[in-house]
Amino acid sequence: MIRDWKKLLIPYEQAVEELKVKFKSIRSEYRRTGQYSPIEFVTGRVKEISSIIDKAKKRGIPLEKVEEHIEDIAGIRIMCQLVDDIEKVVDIIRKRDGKDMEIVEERDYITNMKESGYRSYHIIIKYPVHTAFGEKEVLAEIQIRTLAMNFWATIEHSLNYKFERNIPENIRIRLKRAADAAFLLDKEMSKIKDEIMDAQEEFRTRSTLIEEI
Ligand code: 0O2
Repeated sequence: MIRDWKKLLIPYEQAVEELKVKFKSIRSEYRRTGQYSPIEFVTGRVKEISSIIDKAKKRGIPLEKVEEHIEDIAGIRIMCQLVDDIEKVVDIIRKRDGKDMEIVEERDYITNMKESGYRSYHIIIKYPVHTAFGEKEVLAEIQIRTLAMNFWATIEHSLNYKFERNIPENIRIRLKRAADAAFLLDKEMSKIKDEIMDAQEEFRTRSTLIEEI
């Protein structure tokens, strides 16, 4: 059984690797042309077999149907400095709809923050991979968020893991306060965004000049 799961994950591993390269290339292109990049950094992972099984059990999904119903077996995370950058990244992805990927669904947890305090923009895509055994279309979830949203989500995720999804009330309240603080931080950074963008472009131009000398 373990071996079958490993085989099932091969195209997902390939999808994650390819998508990471594609989004990282966009970031480098912006930087190499001296422009501010809406993408700060990109990560990706394939969901652990045990997490896939847990999620399937929790939702009553038969194990032979996980590929159809679990959309985040392949997961890509794109971190942005500013909230406005998220829309720019979403537009970049929308422009590729019907080209190298197909958008299945968008979930805006930024306008509609989750009760936990979670904020992020999710896009579910269908992505074709060409493996040694032929072409296969897999589902992947792209999460787009600011550095502050990511900081909060990472901490909350590890606390959920620690408390097996039953975070004590007092910690939950503090997490909610931390989510409000992260929201304020994003808001303040957005207010000085022109200065941030100018400073970073100037810094990169200077670094390039120094490299050329
Ligand atoms: P992991 O370990 O990150 O893979 P749901 O049932 O609400 O959790 P659903 O319907 O599968 O989620 O889709 P959704 O809402 O797009 O959420 C999928 C992923 O978003 C989650 O995957 C998390 O990565 C992230 N996420 C959603 N809600 C929260 C939250 O409240 N806190 C944090 N930290 N992350 C969240 P998994 O499978 O839950 O976990």
